Amino acid sequence: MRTIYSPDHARHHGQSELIDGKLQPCFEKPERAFLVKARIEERGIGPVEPPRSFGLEPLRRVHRPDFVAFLETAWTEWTAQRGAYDALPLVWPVPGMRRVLPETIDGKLGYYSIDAGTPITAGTWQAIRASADVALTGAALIASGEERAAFSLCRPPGHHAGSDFFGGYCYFNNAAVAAQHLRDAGAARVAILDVDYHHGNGTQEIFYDRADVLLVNIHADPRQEYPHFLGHADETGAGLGEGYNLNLPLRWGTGWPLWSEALETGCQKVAGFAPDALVVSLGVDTFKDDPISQFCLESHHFPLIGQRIARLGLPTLFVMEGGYAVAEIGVNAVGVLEGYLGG
Ligand code: FKS
Ligand code: ZN
Repeated sequence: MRTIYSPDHARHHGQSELIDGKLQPCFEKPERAFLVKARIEERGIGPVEPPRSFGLEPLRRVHRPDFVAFLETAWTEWTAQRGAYDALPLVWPVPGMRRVLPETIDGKLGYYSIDAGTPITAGTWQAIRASADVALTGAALIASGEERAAFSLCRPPGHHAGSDFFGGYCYFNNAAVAAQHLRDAGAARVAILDVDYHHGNGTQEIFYDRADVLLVNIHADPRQEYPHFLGHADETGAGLGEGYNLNLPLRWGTGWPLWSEALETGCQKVAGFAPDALVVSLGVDTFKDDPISQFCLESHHFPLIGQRIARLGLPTLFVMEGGYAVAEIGVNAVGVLEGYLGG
């Protein structure tokens, strides 16, 4: 299996995120992608190749143009108005307030974001463009039929980013951009299976009223876990999209028995949709030792996830999302790919 990877991800290395009222070192750090790439090479999964450049148009197919433009100039505006340190949002237009776009960068950061854990740094723009190109390059390989499966080693991740908001360490929604690219390249139906520990609220928001992209999410119950305000079981889609969104929230402490049951349910939903291609939002923060998560999967479970996905028999693009137990991130992420490949 080919892996698409860009070293430009390392240009995004935030100093800190706001946790427990304190600025703490970012969990989402360059080492994550370095270690997954190292494991790919160690296990001989296949060639590691750079992305092609797709420009901004494919991003605007799922993100609002003003949001794309905001991300492009945010760092410049921040340094001009504030200083040469990471930008973090701190005030949001919650219900009861008005969404009128502010002029100053502090207001814009809140307008276009959902939390204070997602810094904009000097290299963020270059890194998020590269990350989206990594997803698009993988999608193009599948769309052309050149490859039956591919791994887009994206960083920063994407599934919390919506049509006009960033957050949860995500800026552009790589999986959504890839799914839309598959559609635009001729796939009539695309399914997204999100196995990251956190609910992919951004992906859900983007495709919620559409019947051409099915989204299945297996994640920690939002009553307990980030992103807290989306991901409940009764969110099934809207309008034409009714029935094309399946959320499978699970309680803290969930281990393989219940998690794999949800995977089975999710895979059956995907199979019933009979898509032309599958995008897997691949997070491995379901691992028992993940520092910010509360599920209990063990390393030997990850290949089983890949095996079940392989049984769907679909052209499949794996897109890297979360996973913060850096010592095991390579073993766990590549474990899924090896299971898929029949290892
Ligand atoms: C914990 C605070 C949670 C944000 C967690 C973001 C998780 C990101 C992710 C992604 F795949 F996008 F990377 N802070 N007390 O793992 O879902
Ligand atoms: Zn996650």
